[in-house]
Amino acid sequence: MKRFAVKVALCAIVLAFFTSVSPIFASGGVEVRLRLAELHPTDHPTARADYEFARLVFERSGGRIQISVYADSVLGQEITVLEQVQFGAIDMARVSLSAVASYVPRLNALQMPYLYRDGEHMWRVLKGDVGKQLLESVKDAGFVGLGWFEAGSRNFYNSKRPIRSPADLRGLKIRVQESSLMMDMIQAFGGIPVQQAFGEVYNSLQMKSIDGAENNIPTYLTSRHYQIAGYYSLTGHVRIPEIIVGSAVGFSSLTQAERDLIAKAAMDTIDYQRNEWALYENIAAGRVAKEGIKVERIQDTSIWETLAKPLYEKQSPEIKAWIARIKAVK
Ligand code: BDP
Repeated sequence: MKRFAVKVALCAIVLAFFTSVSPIFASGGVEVRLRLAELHPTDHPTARADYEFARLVFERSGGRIQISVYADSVLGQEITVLEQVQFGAIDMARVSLSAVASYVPRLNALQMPYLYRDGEHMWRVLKGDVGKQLLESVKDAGFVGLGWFEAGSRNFYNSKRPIRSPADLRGLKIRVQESSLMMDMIQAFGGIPVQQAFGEVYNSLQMKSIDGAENNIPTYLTSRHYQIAGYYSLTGHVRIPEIIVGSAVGFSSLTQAERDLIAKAAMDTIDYQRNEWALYENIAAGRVAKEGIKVERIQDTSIWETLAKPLYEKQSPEIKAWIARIKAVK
């Protein structure tokens, strides 16, 4: 009997918790409920920024618009999530620009290897005219471009050997995002590209159907890929911004004022996310080092840059024109 009473009390506490803090159970003033898909776990800086974005929207709409963040890929992998965003089954997604570029190829201009002089250059591009125009252009594929997030630079990691030069990459099977540009890039560097959804990478590394992958340090840590692929090299071959997109179909039922509020909140979350990112990048580097991962520093990336040059020549005239504008940003 006593045990039963304890169980009842526990259920009451759990119910009280969910009804008080979980957005799904909130009631009253909420008129618009939107779902946002996120690949990363809740403690990743990018996921934390999604929650901040949702908080801003909730607060600024006086509790009328509620965004529920579905972190940790519970709504699916990025390419399938984007398909659902296109037909309105999911309202919003925070994804890698690489995923959206498979629908809007001109976005490839923003993810060319060794394109930006540094992170600040990328942000001047994203916050300037080029970034604004390219963000808006995702409407061609049924998306509403809402904002950009930081994703650092991507580096190679693998389970076989330290990568110091492209010769070390030769013959290694490297997972890439579902992007033809990324396939071409790995080939240009001498590796064997394997396209795969992010969620498959851990198992593939474990089963040895791939030797490695490439990603920023925070994701290398939170995905636990470091547990299997312990050689990490700071090649910094590409900076791929993150993007938040809404569904054009889904957003058509919102008023213009609601759409504006959401878009402004996304833009206003950028600095928060960049700050979280910078803090976490340091924490992640420390944690990875503590786990015994030897991070290779690469002083001179010029051989890598030379190998990437033909990829620029291969681009369409439109993409070449965007690249020229990006490079011209001071
Ligand atoms: C991470 C991005 C995530 C990508 C993932 C990947 O944040 O959106 O899907 O890389 O490599 O850095 O697929």
